[in-house]
Amino acid sequence: MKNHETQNRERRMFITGATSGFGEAVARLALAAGYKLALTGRREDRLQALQSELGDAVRYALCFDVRNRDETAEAIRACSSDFVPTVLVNNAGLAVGREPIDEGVYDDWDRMIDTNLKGLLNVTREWTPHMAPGSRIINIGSVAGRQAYPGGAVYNASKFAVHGLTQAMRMDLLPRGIQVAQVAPGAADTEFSLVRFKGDEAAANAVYSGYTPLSAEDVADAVMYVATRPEHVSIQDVLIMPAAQASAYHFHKS
Ligand code: NDP
Ligand code: 8X3
Repeated sequence: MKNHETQNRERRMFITGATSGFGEAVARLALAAGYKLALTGRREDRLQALQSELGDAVRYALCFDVRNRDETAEAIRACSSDFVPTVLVNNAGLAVGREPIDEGVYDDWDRMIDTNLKGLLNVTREWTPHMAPGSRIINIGSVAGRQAYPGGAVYNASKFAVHGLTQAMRMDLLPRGIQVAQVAPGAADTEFSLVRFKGDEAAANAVYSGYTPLSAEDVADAVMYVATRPEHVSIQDVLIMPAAQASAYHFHKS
């Protein structure tokens, strides 16, 4: 079978936002699957703890903010001479606030657009010139990039942008033999809502009450499925939802 897993190429995964949630769960599953890892995030203590726990397979633990182009370029330059990923997981992202558009907070808007859209672009622009045929890029989108909902406008816009970008990236990188996929989850119990509600634990917990949300591991499992297909198979798009969620705003809660 012709497969990038069988080409005697070391399997290397570069994961943005590995300090919690999906990114951390993907790191653990990828390690178990034999990948060497480069993990990133802004919280250095978390990165170091993860590196100590996961051991030598973590080749790089890179503390930088994907919004900062210079930091991003410098971090990727630091490892590109001996660690070019076979799988790039563009996961770092966040939602901030639930205000309606006429009460929106500019700083929240900037954080979402600069991280979810421009940060993903920054990392992609720095890595793609180095990546080899048979490599994959997996962008973490969201059901919020398929359906808008009240109080979600700018987060929705940023994830609709990821949806569009994923398609255009796939076309641009087709001649280079680099596959581009999107994994778009529904509600998953990570630190996502704590960040969105700015540390309000009661508000964050309420998002996941009355039904069973996705876990970070459920989403990581989907990412690993996409990552490990034979080279001639391209999973372009995965929408993964809790059984109790039918759309961005339809939940069956007890
Ligand atoms: P978490 O808050 O648990 O994880 C977010 C990760 O992104 C953290 O590791 C954080 O690291 C990193 N991150 C955030 N901002 C930056 C930045 N500026 N530079 C570098 N890293 C950054 O949430 P999730 O795991 O749930 O979220 C991961 C992705 O999944 C996001 O793109 C989110 O939009 C998306 N998503 C989440 C869903 C959910 O319901 N949980 C559903 C659908 C999509 P650090 O703070 O250390 O920088
Ligand atoms: C996160 C899922 O529904 O909170 O992307 O927007 S949702």
